[in-house]
Amino acid sequence: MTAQKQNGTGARPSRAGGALAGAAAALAAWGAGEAAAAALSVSSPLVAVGDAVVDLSPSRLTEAAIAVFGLYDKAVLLGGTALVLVVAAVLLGPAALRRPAFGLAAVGGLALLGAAAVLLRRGDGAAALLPVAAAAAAAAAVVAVLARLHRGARTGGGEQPDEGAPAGERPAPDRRRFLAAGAAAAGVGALLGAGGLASAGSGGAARARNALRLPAADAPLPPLPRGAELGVRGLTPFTTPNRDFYRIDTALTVPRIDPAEWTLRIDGMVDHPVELDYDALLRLPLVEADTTLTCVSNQVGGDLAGNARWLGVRLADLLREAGVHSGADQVLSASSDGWTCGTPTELVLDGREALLAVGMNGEALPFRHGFPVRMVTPGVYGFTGSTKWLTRITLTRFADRRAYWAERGWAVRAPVKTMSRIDVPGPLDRLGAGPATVAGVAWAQHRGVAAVEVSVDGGGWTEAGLAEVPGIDTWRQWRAEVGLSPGRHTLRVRVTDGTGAVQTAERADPVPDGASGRHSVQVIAE
Ligand SMILES: Nc1nc2c(c(=O)[nH]1)N[C@H]1C(S)=C(S)[C@@H](COP(=O)(O)O)O[C@H]1N2
Ligand SMILES: [Mo]
Repeated sequence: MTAQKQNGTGARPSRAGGALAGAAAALAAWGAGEAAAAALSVSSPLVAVGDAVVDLSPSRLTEAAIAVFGLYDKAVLLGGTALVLVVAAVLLGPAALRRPAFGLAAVGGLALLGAAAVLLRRGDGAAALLPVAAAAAAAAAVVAVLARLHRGARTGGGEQPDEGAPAGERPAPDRRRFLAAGAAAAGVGALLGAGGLASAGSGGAARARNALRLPAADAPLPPLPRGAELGVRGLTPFTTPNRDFYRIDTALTVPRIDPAEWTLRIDGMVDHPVELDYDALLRLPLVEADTTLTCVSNQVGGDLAGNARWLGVRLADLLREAGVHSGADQVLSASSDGWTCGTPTELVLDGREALLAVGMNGEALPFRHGFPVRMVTPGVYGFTGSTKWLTRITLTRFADRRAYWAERGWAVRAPVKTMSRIDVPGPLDRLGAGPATVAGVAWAQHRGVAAVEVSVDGGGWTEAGLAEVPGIDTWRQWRAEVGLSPGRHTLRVRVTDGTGAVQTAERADPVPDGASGRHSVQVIAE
């Protein structure tokens, strides 16, 4: 209060003006950063900072965030990062208006943080520093201009101090210019940012993907057996449509790689390093494979699994061409954004259809699922065999290099655990007492599903009927008929895999190598 009285120009208007200046500078910086990032096809400073937050967070925290926010964790993180930036700018604004040097120093400090985040991220190289520079330049210009106009507004108007002007009186011309300039900076920033986001989404990679016609497989599979679908309402379809396929990755924004710019390098413990581009890859023999992918984070009864017919090149063919040294027990694959994955070499070479996939269910891979090229390795959880946006494969030893999740406490070797799930009926469904259909899917990739059984209230096991499957690498639909007396019942399922091993009842959490236990569903018969 005393401060306001002493200073005729008033702390209050200065604070409001400062907040405006801060917000305008933040918007201008965001817009310039997004626009520059879109023009250079690199990630924006905001995304780089969000990525750095993920990378630097303890993995327990990121896992908790994924558990709480589910698939929206990326939106939450980017929104949160933007919010922190705006709040910081609004709080710093008043001081920046009073002392422009302080404002410029604050912009410089934030720019350094942004640059550090970009460098930490590795993915796009030094070009991603340019959007940070553009953002900083925009913010600095806005701060400098607004500080100048603000001083003019306070002193230039002379006889008319900001505070105490009678209501309805027109603001001094300099004050109006200050407001107009602030609004203009914010508006231009918003437009640039929106334009940048939109054009990043519709750039060359999207056009290239739309124009792409994948060749047919040299060794096409027969159509799926008719009996793959049991036709039970509510049962998970055998083939997961691409738009419904679960998505799990650490990428804050989906990489959009133009296939014309894609290359794959195979190096490390090999006789001849291999480098090939997309056209060269498509000229190699193409095969199809029906493979069910499962995420290690899937809970018992969870839905982080999906099945597709993949089109691609056998990784084993390429490894043989490269000549793998004995002792190279790990195929360490990396994505364009620096994520890594370690797959046992012996699994890739043991005859299973470990693919460098380019197609998924009859179309080019969707961007979200790894366009233009991803790995698909049957029998292991995704984090140890299905690198999306694949750009590099290094033959190495497990003893020498650790992949992304192995470094964070997850298993190094992670075969998919034998698992079954009840889809029908749903939890707490009310059914008519009497005969009831129970149905679901079961999987034991690369061992196959041999039998599924259902029990009611811990009684004896009833054998389920099994759908047909094209091979041992997919899940399998099953269906059983049970009798239910009136009342509440617990339905439980277990599967026997192709080696004769029965799914364990022992419960385990997803960390470190996948959940186990038997899925059960409670229903009410009446
Ligand atoms: N580049 C990259 N590839 C990745 C991941 C990732 O974080 N980055 N996650 C893996 C994990 S944990 C799983 S389960 C599968 C999921 O593949 P999908 O999103 O196509 O279902 O992708 C794998 N490939
Ligand atoms: Mo996963």
